[in-house]
Amino acid sequence: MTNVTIIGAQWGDEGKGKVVDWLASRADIVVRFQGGHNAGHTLVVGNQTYKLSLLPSGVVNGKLGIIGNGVVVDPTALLTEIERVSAQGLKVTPETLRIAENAPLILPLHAALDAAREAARGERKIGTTGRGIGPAYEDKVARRAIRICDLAEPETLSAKLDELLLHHNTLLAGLGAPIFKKEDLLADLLALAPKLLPYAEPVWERLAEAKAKGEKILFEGAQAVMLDVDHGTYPFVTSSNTVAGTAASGSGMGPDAAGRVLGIAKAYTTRVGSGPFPTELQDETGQRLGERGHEFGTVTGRKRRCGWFDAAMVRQAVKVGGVQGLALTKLDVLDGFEELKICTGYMIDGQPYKHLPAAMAKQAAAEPIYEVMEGWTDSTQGARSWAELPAAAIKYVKRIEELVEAPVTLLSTSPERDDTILMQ
Ligand code: 2SA
Ligand code: MG
Repeated sequence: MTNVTIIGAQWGDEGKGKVVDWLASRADIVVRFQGGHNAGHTLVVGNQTYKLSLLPSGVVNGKLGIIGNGVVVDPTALLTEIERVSAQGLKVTPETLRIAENAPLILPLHAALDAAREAARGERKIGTTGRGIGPAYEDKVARRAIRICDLAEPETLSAKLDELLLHHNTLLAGLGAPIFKKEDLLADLLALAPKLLPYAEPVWERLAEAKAKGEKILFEGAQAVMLDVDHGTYPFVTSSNTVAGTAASGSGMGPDAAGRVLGIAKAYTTRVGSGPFPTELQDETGQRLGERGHEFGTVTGRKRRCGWFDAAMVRQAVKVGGVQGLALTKLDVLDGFEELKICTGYMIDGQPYKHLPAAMAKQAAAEPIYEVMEGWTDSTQGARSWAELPAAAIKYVKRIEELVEAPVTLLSTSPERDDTILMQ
């Protein structure tokens, strides 16, 4: 039994939640290690639909959930989410959820700065989720973040708020946004402290014990490799590292912790927010993909941009993300298309490329080079074995494997937990 790490291999919303839920039944612990409540994981179990943002998807299976130090935690969002899923019958208590005591907090001033900056950027906005993720990570790296453990020390909290407000109020005022008062923030945080502190602990210790006992850990990535702050389509990225290696640093374990790395990719491509998207389809075909795939953001409800599968990009994500096997989701959305295109590389300023280069103008200029594949008319929806798939669908999956240089180990044919085909 090895640990498993799940990461997105495109720009997010690949269906990581479903795959984590599917694998969670075989794990003892499910760990979130980066991102925050910008993530949106939809799980469909029987006639219940759960929408999770900050909580590890394992809570649906009654597994121990851990929010690691690499996550930025909005305390109000967390408590609201706990209330919401509890109303749906899930049990989330300090026995079933543990949070790293050194996890940095997202405060209302982070969301305010996120929004003010996006407004100031105008046309050049990143298209963030507006949750304050970027500003919270900036504070962590700048060594002024308030962490969960600070809630137990009112004097530390007070001194840290002074430093934080000096910085943020200057920025907010400069952007013409309302500033924050220390007394209000302090009072709010002190009121949240008794609700939050029961969840806090050195989770690295619990994870080390789990490792010693041979327990199986499932690491649940959020966002995706192409949104990684180093390897993604910078600056149109999120503010954390989303690659598999972050499972270790974002939870307090060594580099061997990640175990087997499964990348999740949709059978086509979507993206929310701004930034380059070479295979984007701004025509009827794109519209059709969006409608068939119900492509709207889980957190913000934003319409997702849609396009053909980009094998050059997924190959890149496989390499930099450390992906050993791919789970391909939403194959059924492609049912009924006469032909399908797969991007195998790009033409940029008259030059062919096998990868998406790092420079902004080059990324923006990338034109996809396509290979055309035959579509299928039969339905793949709900297929639970290889034998139930039309020959053209098998060919499509096999071609993707070749191009991205990773085996497809799992195929998902509907949002339902059991509509999953294990390939090997
Ligand atoms: P941020 O808020 O600073 O992390 O935004 C920076 C970029 O990262 C993208 N991003 C995402 N892309 C896809 N899905 C995400 N989660 C939600 C979902 C998104 C939603 O699962 O549907 O509901 O809109 C997610 N989170 C961040 C974001 O679009 C920016 O491009
Ligand atoms: Mg999502």
